[in-house]
Amino acid sequence: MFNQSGSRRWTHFRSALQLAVQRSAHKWTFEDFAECFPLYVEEDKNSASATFNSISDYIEAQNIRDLDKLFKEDYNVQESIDILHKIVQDAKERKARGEVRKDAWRENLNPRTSVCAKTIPVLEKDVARLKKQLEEAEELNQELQRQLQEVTGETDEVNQQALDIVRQLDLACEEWQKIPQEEIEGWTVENLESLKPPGQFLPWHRGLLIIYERFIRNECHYKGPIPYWDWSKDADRLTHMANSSIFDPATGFGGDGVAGTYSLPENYTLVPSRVPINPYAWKGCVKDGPFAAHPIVLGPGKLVTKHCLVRDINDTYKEYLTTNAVRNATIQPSFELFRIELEGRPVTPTPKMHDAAHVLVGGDMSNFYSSVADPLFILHHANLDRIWWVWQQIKPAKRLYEITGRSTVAPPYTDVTLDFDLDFGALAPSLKIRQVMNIHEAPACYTYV
Ligand SMILES: [Cu+2]
Repeated sequence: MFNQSGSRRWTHFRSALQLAVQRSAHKWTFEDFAECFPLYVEEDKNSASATFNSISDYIEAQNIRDLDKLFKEDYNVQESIDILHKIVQDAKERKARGEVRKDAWRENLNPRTSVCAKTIPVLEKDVARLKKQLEEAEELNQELQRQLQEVTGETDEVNQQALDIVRQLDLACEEWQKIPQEEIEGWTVENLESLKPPGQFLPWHRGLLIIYERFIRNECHYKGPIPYWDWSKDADRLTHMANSSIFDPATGFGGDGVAGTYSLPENYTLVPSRVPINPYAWKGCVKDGPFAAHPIVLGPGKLVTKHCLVRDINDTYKEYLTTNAVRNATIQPSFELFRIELEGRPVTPTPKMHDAAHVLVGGDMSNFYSSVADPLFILHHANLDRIWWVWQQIKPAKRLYEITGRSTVAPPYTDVTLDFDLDFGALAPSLKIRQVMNIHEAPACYTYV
């Protein structure tokens, strides 16, 4: 039968229920049974009596099971009755003590009033809490809207600045076209022939960037920053580097060379070249983008032959340009190890970042003498310069003025020092290595973002 424990109110309820079950089970009497099965009762009265008792017991047990399920599982009657009992008892006790409250027991208490007295304060408290939450959410919403407007405003501003830079780049390109190519490229040969890669490689190119920036600002009225090409972003995610946005004809620096539009001059093998010319790296002229009509006088090798800007974008050395490759350089503990890891051939037997990007673009960019004629030269060397700066900034106290390396490839050589002169020929007065070590100071005065 039902749970024996519980309140007095529940015990009363359970007793009444038991009685009801018994009554309903025994309402069907033996006489009723005999009326239904007269022959059976007449032939074997004892067995019939036992059968009747079994059926009666079954009906009673089944009723109890059904009620048990109904009260316990469906309505949890015992708990409700026990709670009710407690409430009533509490109220009676309070009344006996003379306490009169809203929910005090009254003989004629209306259940609806009692429930309201209990639940309304709880609900009101909840309403207040939810209202407060709503107010806070509204406040947060307003703050976010304000921030959104601010960010939108900043984005517009940045977009406007980007547009200004693009416009200035266009103007600079126009002016650049006006400078006699012979002047630029003649100077290039003169300087490159005297350039000694070890030791001064990074400082010399930093000096070149400083001079280039000065030129493009003073001569071409360019007001933007010098951009760099972070090729590791492309090398990490692209199967083919030719798909990089830097080669976009509208927003970049023009695409690949078009096969069949350029032929190497017959005598290109006769003139000695500091870096051997790979005939397969001269696919064709760049036919789109801002440099499609960009005439070049130098190259292949140091031959003077007026030709188009030649490229042959390929993925041969892509692996040397990944973030991992950059990390392999920036984790080096000394400038000597760092510069070797960065420069590549002929300092190392395998390509590294420097020569890998030159070879990747191919054509003039892969030609020792005319590589500077491809505008990507500046973006590539600016990126190498940035990586050097990143390495310097890891331990600035030690690395800001750390310089090593021989002054020339072959003897007689000296070790470069901070007082070593970087020679820029007729282009600009020489600079001491010390002057370019800290990009935050004159004459550099720039930073990388
Ligand atoms: Cu280079």
